[in-house]
Amino acid sequence: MTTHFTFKLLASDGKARRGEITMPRGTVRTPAFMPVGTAGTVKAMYLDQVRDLGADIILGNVYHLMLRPGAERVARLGGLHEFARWPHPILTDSGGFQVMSLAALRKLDETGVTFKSHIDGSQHRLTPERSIEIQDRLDSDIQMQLDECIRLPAERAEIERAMELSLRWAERSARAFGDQPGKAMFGIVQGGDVIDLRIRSAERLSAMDLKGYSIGGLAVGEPQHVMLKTLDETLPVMPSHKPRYLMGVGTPDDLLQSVARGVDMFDCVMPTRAGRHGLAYSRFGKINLRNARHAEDPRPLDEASACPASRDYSRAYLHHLTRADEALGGMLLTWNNLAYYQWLMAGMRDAIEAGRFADFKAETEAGWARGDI
Ligand code: PRF
Repeated sequence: MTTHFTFKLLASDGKARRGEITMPRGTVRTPAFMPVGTAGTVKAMYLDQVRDLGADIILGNVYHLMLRPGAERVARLGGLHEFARWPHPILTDSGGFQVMSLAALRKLDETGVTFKSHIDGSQHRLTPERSIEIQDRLDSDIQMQLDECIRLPAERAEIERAMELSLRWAERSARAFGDQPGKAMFGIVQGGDVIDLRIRSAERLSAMDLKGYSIGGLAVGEPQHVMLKTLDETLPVMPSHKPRYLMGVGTPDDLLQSVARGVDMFDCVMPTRAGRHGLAYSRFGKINLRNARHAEDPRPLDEASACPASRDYSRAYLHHLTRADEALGGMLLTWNNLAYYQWLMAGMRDAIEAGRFADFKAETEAGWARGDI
């Protein structure tokens, strides 16, 4: 049983990396997709199912859990792993991004951010120190610094202000986190779509010698080619011997393109949220089960899949459940989507090890292009 947080690069193929993050609660095989468990639950899934699909780590949110049921309550109940019955690693996001996207009435200053809960309007405050304290109470294995994320498009001056503030908050977060050998606190590179700001952010964070680095502030309104160009320019400035986590990304294509550029970790609500809205991701691309053309289609989503949701239920039945707004529809499609995402990640990991990532990427893209016949 290891006592330290470590990252090992096992193989690389072009810029794509295959690695392993080891910590006391388990090992995360990278490139990794982390299902989003916002409020201590991966929506519409049993965590046993999530585990069986091959997820090594899930994500939790400071913002949601501090509002309900409260970090101190979770701590009294033994921490988030015990509370949710997920004994494996958990990564938590620091709250800043969710405050910006969900809370009403936000007021940000040098020390932190004050906001009103989207649940009951009550007032709360997050500072870099309080965010780390909450992540400690939750007993999170990989914690995030508090940062400020700017939606794109935006003015350079605004992007620069938020990036510089995020750097100062990284210092404070690191100090608050202290020395916890079995855990990690990641810094978050900001800087929008402005390359010199991205480089400054990455260089200054690298100098802090943190255990891992996230890339925030992307997939926030810019086209995919802008995100990919930003990754092209930013990743080479980030330490190669530390894990690199692209926050809140993305579609299966985003994952493929980003792994090709050297990203190791991802999280996104896309597979879970899309599932609850009647959308299935598959080897044949995206399938909208609400569409009438599925009404009498006896075929499963993917007969070759190992996931029962993908293999054993007809598209006609999934169409019916979705149209009738039945809970099982969202459950089956979420299951299918997370199965597909984990299958894609496993495929990328195997391909990198075998030195055939470019072939795997081309085959996967060809499958999406061929479509669902
Ligand atoms: N910062 C944090 N969490 C995030 C983001 C960010 O910029 C994003 C942006 N894609 C998603 N989640 N802390």
